[in-house]
Formats: sequence, C-alpha cells, structure tokens
Amino acid sequence: MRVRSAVFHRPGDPLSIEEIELDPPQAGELLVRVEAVGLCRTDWHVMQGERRVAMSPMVLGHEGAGVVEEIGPGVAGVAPGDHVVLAFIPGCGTCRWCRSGREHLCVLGPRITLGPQVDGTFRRRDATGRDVGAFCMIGAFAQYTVVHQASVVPIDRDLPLDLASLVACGVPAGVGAARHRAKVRPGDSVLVVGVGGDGMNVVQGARLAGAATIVAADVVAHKLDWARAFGATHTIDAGREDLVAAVHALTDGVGVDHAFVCIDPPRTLLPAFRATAKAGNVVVTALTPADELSLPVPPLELVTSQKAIMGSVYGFASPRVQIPELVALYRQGAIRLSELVTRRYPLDAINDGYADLIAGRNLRGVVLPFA
Ligand code: CXF
Ligand code: ZN
Repeated sequence: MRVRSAVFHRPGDPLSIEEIELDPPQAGELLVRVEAVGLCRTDWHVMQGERRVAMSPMVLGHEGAGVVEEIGPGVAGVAPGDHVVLAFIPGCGTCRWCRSGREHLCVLGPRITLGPQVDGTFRRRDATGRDVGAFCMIGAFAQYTVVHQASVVPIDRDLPLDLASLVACGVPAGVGAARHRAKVRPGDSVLVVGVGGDGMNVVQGARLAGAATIVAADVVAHKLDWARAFGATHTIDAGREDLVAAVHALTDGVGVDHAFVCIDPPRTLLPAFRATAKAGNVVVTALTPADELSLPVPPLELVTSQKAIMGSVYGFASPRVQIPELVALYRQGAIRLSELVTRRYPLDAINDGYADLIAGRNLRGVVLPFA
C-alpha cells in the first residue's frame, strides 16, 4: 500500500512528506494505523545529524499509538482492532535482559537506529524502488506502519490515542527515571535540569514518588510555570541565577538527593553534580552526539562525594510493564497526560511542529496523521 510518510533524507533538511510503498506484515509483524505520534527531540537530533542513523531515507517517529489493522503469521496476543502503543525498544522476549524482565535493555536495542525491521529486511520503498528504513523499527511519522510484535504494547481501548502516544516515550522516560532509576522516596529532594518533554515527566514522577522538594530549572520562563503545575515546589531561572548556589540556598547547603540532567549534559552535568548532596544520584536522560566524549565532572569530587552518576533510557523499566501501569496511573489521576500536549498538527505540518519545539513553544506537539 502507498502511505503518506515524513521521511529523513539528509542532516539539516526538513522532513519530506512523501508517499512510501509499505509491504504487508511478514511473520511476527502487524500493520498499525498510526492515530497519533509525539514530536520528541530525539527525532530532531537525527534530522540535525547529531544522532547518526545508519541509512537514509528513513521514516522517523518513535512516540506512536494506533490501532492494529492486520496481523501477519505467528502473531499472538494481539488482534485487529486492538489499540497499541509502539515501544521504541523492541523486546525480543528471549535474551537475558528480556528474560529478567528488563526489556529496556533488550539485545535488539542497539539496532533501532539501523533502518531495517527486526528480521533485517525492509518493508518500505520510495518511488525509485530504494529501501526506506524505519527509525526505532517503528517509523511512526506515517499514516500506517508495519512493526514487529516485539514493538507493540496493547492498551485499553478507552484511552484517547493522542494521549496514549505520550506513554510511548516522554512519559515513561521521565516518570521512570524518577521512580525506577533514581528510586526517589517519600520526602526526598529532587532537581530537574531542563523541563521539556523528559524533564516535565521527571517532575511528575518525583511528585508521584512523594518527593518533598522538587526544584525545576530551565532557561525558558514559561516552562518553569508549567513545571509548577506538574508538581515543582521551587523553580530556578537558570539563565539568570546560579544553579548550584540557588539549590544550596533551598536545601540548607546540603544539595538535593537526586538531580536529573534532561538537557545538554556537556553544559549541565557539572552544575547538576555540584547541586547534588553527598551520596546522591545524578541521572542523565538527555542525549548527546555519539562522538561526545566529555563527562565534565572532576574524578576526585566523584570519589570523595560518593555520588552516583547514572544513565537512564525508557525510565529504566520494561515498556511492557511500565506503559500499562502509566495508563492506570493516568486513570486514577496520579499523572497528567492531556496537559503535556501543547499543540496538535496534521502530518503535513510536522516541520512546523519541530520549529515550535525548538523555539520552546511546545511541551509536546502531537501529529495526527489522519487530521
Ligand atoms: C531514544 C533513546 C536512545 C536511543 C534512541 C532513541 N529514545 C527516545 O527518545
Ligand atoms: Zn523519544
């Protein structure tokens, strides 16, 4: 079938809206009608060449939700009509990580930037017959996609799919970083540096975990207002105030139990580290270019302060466990989803959506491919 898709060709170019030929689902795969897909900064990093993918053209988009239209041979546990969230790391189910319930560490993870499907072949071609890749084995910036069953997480049908798309990446990444990586406990103090798509969800994850002090820092003033609505108890305008001094002033000179680096680690890791209490956690969720080697922390301070610096992807929890749990938490009013969506766009306006993200106007833009 021919499918309208937003395609990455060359770093620096906007996404190109094209008709791409999509093959039917093969063994273990499903055809999904994409109802909503979030505009995450990771796709922007790819478009800018800051995060290299192994090939182009490639259909980007990894924060998707939709409805199963058709299933290929050997698909179990999901049927046409089911609502699904697309997991940007597939869970093969058989590697040591999946078998221990840690599908966010699945052996297939390193392959998500390559382009082909899980079986190594392609389902998409352009008008000239060239293979077209799918970012994260998903390629959700399109009206339809063919994905492996390892990439789908069924959810209840009553959750609106624009909100469901958010639990595909930003919400689990942020909420999970607080709950599962740092293991924030009731009464703890938390600093979140960069309150965009990930950071805002760290704020609500910290609130959910019972943190007593939640400090949000950003250079965009209105994001600090949003952060208060999501549970921040204090805010720091990092463009005007010294982050380390401000955090020490708020914590009797001790620092926070957990600091989250959700933007630009080469610039923000050291202040976040210094704003963290002895024996505290520094959790990095933001991505840097693959050839960035700096970890700008003095090793002596790392040793003497006995702090932990840790990375977190997908909220350090299996998407298959975490996503249904987040849907349930939304239902009981424990986390917010609709307030994350600043604006909705048709597929043709996807580059406007990214312009809004980069200008700081959006917390989350969501593309509705059939709008
Ligand atoms: C990223 C996480 C690191 C690998 C590429 C995809 N996820 C989402 O934003
Ligand atoms: Zn993402």
